[in-house]
Amino acid sequence: MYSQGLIGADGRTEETPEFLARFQKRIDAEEKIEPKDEMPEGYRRTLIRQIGQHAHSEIVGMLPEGNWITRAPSLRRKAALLAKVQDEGGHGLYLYSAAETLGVSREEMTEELLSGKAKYSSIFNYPTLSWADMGTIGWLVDGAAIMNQIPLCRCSFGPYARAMIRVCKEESFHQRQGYEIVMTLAQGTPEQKAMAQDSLNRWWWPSLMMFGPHDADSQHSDQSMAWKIKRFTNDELRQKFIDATVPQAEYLGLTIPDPDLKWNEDKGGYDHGPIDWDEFWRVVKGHGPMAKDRIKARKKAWDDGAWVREAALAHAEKRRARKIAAE
Ligand code: FAQ
Repeated sequence: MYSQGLIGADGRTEETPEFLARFQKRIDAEEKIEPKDEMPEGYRRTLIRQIGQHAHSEIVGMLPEGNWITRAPSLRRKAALLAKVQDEGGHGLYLYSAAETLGVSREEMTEELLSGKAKYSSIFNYPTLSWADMGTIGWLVDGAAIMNQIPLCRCSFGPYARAMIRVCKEESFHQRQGYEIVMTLAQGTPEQKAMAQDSLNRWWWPSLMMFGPHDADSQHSDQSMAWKIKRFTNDELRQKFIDATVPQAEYLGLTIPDPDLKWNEDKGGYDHGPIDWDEFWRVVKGHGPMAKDRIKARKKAWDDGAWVREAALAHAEKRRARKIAAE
């Protein structure tokens, strides 16, 4: 559905039908749109919303795993987890930079996150209760992130598409390190296997929810698909993820907590049981189990970092003044 309300909302761009058709022609020809190109205001705003929320997800996503760095069971596990969490910080920074090319500042995006206006992925509102959760997050959460992000490497907006290439390579390492943790536990003592199963039980459904609402309730999908920001719908990606993940669980000897899960020969994919959409919307609207803690942690980091931003600005100002004096 075309969201006419968004188009030309700033009054800066002349969004005549000819302009919109010209833009759509570039999209249909698979041309990349670059920051200084003319673009409909709705396109710019959709990207700021999605890239900004994606960046917030990466940064907030550091918290559930950061919780376990000091308790990793060996030096090797600690080094890998530390590197993974640092990668997530890096992903957030590329993404904030990609969004900034569209004319929004990092401060504005952060204020929107802290005020609750901008969302971050629902998955990061769940607690990490055991070491097995470090494995399950890598396996399922990074696995779902890759499924969603590989198509974003072909997103029509150049800076977002290019950022996604490196991000996906790193997510692939994350997914493998997670799967290897779960495999070690699944092949370990009965208690370790039970820990892995308990973790899968808690993370399976929230991982499916990461792909967003059912297509019928996805307000942005149609327009984002037309603009080739999204290449697949939420349900299509969710289905691909289920089909890829069920054999991995079978290999581990773990049970996916869905009694209705069964192979459907006709569609060539798995049928699954109902997703608890009430839970999804509760979490998306800020009532997830860890929501308050996550925002509190981000607010503290932002406030504690104020002096660094001020010092960097003061330094830049001094350099500018010295340069002017020397001219
Ligand atoms: N959580 O119309 P749609 C990661 C919102 S990165 C919260 O379908 P759209 C790496 C949506 O924003 C994970 N909110 O929206 C990692 C919209 O609200 P709005 C993040 C959600 O944009 C791994 C409303 O519902 N990945 O995991 C969610 O077309 C491990 C209606 O929905 C990305 O951000 C949700 N799950 O499709 C890090 C990928 N789903 O904005 C650390 C890029 C929907 O109007 C550890 N984003 N909403 O207020 C996307 O592909 C899309 O934005 C979707 C949603 C697919 C998430």
